[in-house]
Amino acid sequence: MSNDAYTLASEAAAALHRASGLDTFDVALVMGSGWVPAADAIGETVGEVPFTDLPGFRAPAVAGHGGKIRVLRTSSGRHALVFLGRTHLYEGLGVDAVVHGVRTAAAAGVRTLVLTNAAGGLRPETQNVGDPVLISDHINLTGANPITGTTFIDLTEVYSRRLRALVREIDPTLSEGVYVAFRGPTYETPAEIRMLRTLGGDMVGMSTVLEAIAAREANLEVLGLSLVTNPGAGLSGEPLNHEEVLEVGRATAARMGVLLAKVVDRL
Ligand code: 8IG
Repeated sequence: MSNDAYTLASEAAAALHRASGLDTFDVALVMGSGWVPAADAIGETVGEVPFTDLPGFRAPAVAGHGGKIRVLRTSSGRHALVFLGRTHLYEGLGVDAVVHGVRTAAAAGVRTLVLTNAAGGLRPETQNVGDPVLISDHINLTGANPITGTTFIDLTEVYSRRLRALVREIDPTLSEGVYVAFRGPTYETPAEIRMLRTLGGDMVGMSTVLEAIAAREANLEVLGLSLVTNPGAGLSGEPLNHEEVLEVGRATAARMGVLLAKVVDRL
């Protein structure tokens, strides 16, 4: 999937058009772990396509990461592609696999992309577990990049200022933060968490940044939302585990669903 990654995405987009009977879609949302239960609130399901039915997609490796694309119709009549699950760099399938959903959404006609994730919080002084945070910017420490060659993409405003302002109109209590991504799959050491705080990070996770870069290459307008599900390693005295991520997601699904539904209807 290297030179032909964009062709493969076009083929997946064509398959989505055939499966849904729709010519285009208004928005795509990638539901990270913790966000999948919120998908139901966004609109009425008009179709579902398992990843395994589409060229270039793999079934996700992680519990709670779903494994299909749902086509939704919102109350205002917009059509959304909802990715229930994503491929992560730590799965070892390569960077093209990680951004295949974003390239497919772009090829399918989407102009706006909502990237959600669950993340560790680097600012427990001001963040609560279960809070969504608007991603204002990112620091890519994955060592990877989805773009190869002399395509020098401007990343001055990866996460749209306009969309962030729109979300803050809907929920003025939301704060903004810088999302740092590592490859994973290990969580950080306490020393790495101290480093990330010094570097200016506010959340840490293992996703989103490569997808956001691929989206900017395709000229999509990007909104990023992190659900803080744990304080970073060493900040709370507790070890980290994936089950607490899913638990926080279940507990906050209603709030996240209402927020996303309002956002999608106002894009
Ligand atoms: I949820 O503390 C979740 N994902 N790297 N660190 C990293 N990823 C995460 C974390 C975390 N919490």
